[in-house]
Amino acid sequence: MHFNKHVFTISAAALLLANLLLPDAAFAQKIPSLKDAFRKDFGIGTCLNNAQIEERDPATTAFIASQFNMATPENIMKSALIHPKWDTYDFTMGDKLIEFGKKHKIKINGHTLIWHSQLPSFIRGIKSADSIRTFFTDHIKTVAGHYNGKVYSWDVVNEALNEDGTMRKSVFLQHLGDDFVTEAFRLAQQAAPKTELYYNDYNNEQPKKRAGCIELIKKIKAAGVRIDGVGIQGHWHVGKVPFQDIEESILQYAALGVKVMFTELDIEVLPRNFQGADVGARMTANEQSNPYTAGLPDSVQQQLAADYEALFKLFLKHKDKVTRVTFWGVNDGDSWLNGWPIRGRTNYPLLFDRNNQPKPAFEKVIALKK
Ligand code: 9MR
Repeated sequence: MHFNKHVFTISAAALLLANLLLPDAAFAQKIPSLKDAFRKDFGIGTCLNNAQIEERDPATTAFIASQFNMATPENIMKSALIHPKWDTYDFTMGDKLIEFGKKHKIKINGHTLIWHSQLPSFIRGIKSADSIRTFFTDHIKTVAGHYNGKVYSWDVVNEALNEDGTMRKSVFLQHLGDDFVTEAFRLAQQAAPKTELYYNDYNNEQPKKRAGCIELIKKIKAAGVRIDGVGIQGHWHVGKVPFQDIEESILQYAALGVKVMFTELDIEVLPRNFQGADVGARMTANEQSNPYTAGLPDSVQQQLAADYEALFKLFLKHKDKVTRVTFWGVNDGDSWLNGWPIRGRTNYPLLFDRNNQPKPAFEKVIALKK
C-alpha cells in the first residue's frame, strides 16, 4: 500500500511538472483524437502550411500529430513553387514535408501536378503548343518521379471542369486538347507506379459537374490508364451543405470502381454570394461582410456543429467507399477563408478554434464514435 501510494505521488508530481513545462502539448493529449476515433473507418487529414511543415511551434506539431494521419501541402507542391523556372525545380519544402510525414506517421497526398492556377510565371511567355507539351511532360515526370514511393498519392489533375460539366478553358485545354487529363494520368502512372492517382475538384458533387467528372473518369479508364480515386473538395456553406448530392456522388463515383475522398473540407459561415472555391473569384467588402469579429453567435455555432455531425454520419454510412476526410486547415486561424474572397475576415469553418481547442462541431463529430 505504502509503495503504491509512493508511486502515485511520484507520477502525479511528474504530471504536474509536465503540465507546467508543456501546457499546450499536455492539453493536446487530453483532447480526443480524430484519427484514432475514425481509424477503422477512413483516414483523417489536414492541409499543412510552411510554418507547420517546418515545425516552428512544437505545441502545434504535437497537436497535428495527435489529430491527423494524412496531410496535403496547402501550397508548396503547386507548380509555381516547385517548378519556378523552365529548368529549375525546388524540392526543399516538399522534401521537408516528406520528413515530417515519416517522423509523425502521416501519409502525404501530393497536391497538385496539373492545375490552371498558381502556375509558374514563365508559362505566360509560352505561345506554342509544343512548349506547353514539353512543360507538361517534364513537370509530371520530374515531380512525380522525385516523390515516387515517398508520397502516398497525387492529386494528378485539379479543377479541370466548369460548373456545367464541360472542360475549363485552361492553358492545357487550349494547347493540348481535352485528352490532356488522360495524358496527365498516363505520365503520372509511368513516373509514380507506387503512388495512388486521383482527380480532385470542388462542387463535383453537384449533378452537372458530377456528370462531367464521371465522363472524365470513364475516359481515363477506357484509355487503359490508372485512376485510383476522386476527391470532392468539400468547400461548403453553413446550413446549405448539399447532403443528398454528396450521398448520390459517393454512390455514383464508387460504382465506377474508384475510391471517394473529401479532400479540402471546410464550412463557410460568413456571407458569400456564390458557392465553390474558384480561387480567381473576389467579392467587395461592405459593413455586413465581416460580422463575427467578436465571436461566432451560438445559433451559427450550433448549425455548424449539426452540419458537421450530419456530414460525418454520412461518411460513416459509406465508410466502405470513403477512404479519407481531409480538412483544409488545422484550426480556424489557419483557414484560407479568412482571406478569400474578401481579405481580412474572421472565419470559423473548421473543428478547432484559433487556440486548437475543440469547438461544438468537434464534440458532435467525436461523439459519433463514443
Ligand atoms: O489554401 C490555398 C491558399 O493558401 C492559396 O492562396 C490558394 C491559391 O492558389 O489555394 C488554396 O488552396 C486551394 C487548393 O489548392 C485547391 N482547391 C481550392 C483551395 C482553396 O482555394
